[in-house]
Amino acid sequence: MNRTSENRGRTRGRTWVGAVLATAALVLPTGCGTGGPGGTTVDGEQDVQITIALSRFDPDVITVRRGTAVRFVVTNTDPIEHEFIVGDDALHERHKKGIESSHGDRPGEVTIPIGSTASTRLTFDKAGDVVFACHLPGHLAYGMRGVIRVR
Ligand SMILES: [Cu+2]
Repeated sequence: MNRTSENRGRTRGRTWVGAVLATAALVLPTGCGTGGPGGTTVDGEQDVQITIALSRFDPDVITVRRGTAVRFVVTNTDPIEHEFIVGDDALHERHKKGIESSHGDRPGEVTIPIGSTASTRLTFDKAGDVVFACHLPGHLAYGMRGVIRVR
């Protein structure tokens, strides 16, 4: 994966993480992603809009054709910061350690500040499933993940 990466604005909101996760847990006591299998299908070069609300990605299942250049445009409607990290298992393992406070320089790794939109462009050259997730403390465990099905 390669291409360009964009990220607008960088702020911190980690003190709100617990509060919003607690609120979200009350509103959404069980997993109920709205994407569902094959929620969004992409064919050709285009944007994919993803909304983050209550610490969930919507859609959380996105199907793309192999070789398609995709620009993910991620809007964070929460009062806390989130991340959109796309990649293989090794990349996710690295991010679980939380060694970086914000992202934006590498494709597929962006921080989305409170109430803002950030984008990142990727081309998927191999068929298979690619996971995306937010690795801020507690977010992945809460269910803040999704999958890109490359066909
Ligand atoms: Cu998050």
